[in-house]
Amino acid sequence: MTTQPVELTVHSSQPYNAEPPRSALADHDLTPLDAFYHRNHAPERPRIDPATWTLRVDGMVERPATFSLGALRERFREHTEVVTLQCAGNRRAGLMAVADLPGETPWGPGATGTARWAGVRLADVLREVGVEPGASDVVLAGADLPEESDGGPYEVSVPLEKALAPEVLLAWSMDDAPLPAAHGAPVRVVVPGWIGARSVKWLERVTVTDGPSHGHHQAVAYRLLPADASPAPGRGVPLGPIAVNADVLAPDDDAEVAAGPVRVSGYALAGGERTVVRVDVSVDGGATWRQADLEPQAGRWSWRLWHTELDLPAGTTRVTARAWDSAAGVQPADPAELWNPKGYVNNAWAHVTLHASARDDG
Ligand SMILES: Nc1nc2c(c(=O)[nH]1)N[C@H]1C(S)=C(S)[C@@H](COP(=O)(O)O)O[C@H]1N2
Ligand SMILES: [Mo]
Repeated sequence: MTTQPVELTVHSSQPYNAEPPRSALADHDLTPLDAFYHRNHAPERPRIDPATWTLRVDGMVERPATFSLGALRERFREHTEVVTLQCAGNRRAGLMAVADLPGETPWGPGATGTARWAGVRLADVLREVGVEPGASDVVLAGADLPEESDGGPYEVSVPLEKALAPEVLLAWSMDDAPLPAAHGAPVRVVVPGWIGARSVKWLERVTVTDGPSHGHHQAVAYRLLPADASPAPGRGVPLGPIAVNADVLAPDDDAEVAAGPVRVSGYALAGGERTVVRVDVSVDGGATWRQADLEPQAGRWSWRLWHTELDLPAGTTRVTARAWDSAAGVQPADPAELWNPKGYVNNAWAHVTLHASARDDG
């Protein structure tokens, strides 16, 4: 069997924003590397020499420190987590169908992917430098300079409590190989369960503070606004834990299939500390539902793959899926209820339309 190279849909080349077709994500615990989405804010990726790269750790700490890559490897134990990253803009196209979102990337279903990440725990690094009392947040800054930002590098923050959680990594490895430059080498942050924007690539500075980052991507972007508000610093709520979401990954939307038994598969992702407890599939627009079979998770922080077999009559069928999480959260039916001015968190019911042709028994 030969594997076809994956053709990404390139939404923009500078900054490079690209996603795989849904079929390339289907039925893989770990997303093939060439099918992993790219989400960037700066027109150019920074060029970093790992031999001279350093990480500065400062702010409200007892012993500010600078670590080389070698020092990080020597001083701290390596940990591995299988983690699904998902952009807050994933599935934005579904919100754009409700009302236009000028200037925003029209992501389809592919701004998400799962990898095995290895590196050191951010918590171990923070313990080594000693967090001072009164600290509440950890600011994470990358080396890239996004045009739209307020002058500084790509900078966001996470609450200290999450930064100290054992699953948060400073990762130098992706799928058992050195982290690719495009995904943040030499070291990126991986914040499991939280929107992709907090997983800072090309990390160069970690600053412990007593408040969230004032950077554009924390203070203005990646915040949830009421439908009638416009983005401004501090307005709306910062997005953190991912909202429960799911999608159908195979067959593809608008696929031609043979009538009769058809295997339908996809993923579900709970986000935060929650887990996926159920995935429902409907062929009658949500009037009735059957439960999909859930597959074992590759890791505590990875998506849950699911599948079911539908008996499709000849003609067109719209397949709908929705997931439930361990806090009894469920995906809403209608993207119109979710529409927001930056187009984040479309977790409305997922649909694909399948065209089944009658079996030719001759
Ligand atoms: N330094 C830096 N880190 C970043 C970004 C960026 O533009 N610059 N984009 C963020 C966003 S919005 C997402 S969704 C993920 C995407 O990671 P990937 O390109 O490896 O898929 O990286 C995050 N980390
Ligand atoms: Mo993102």
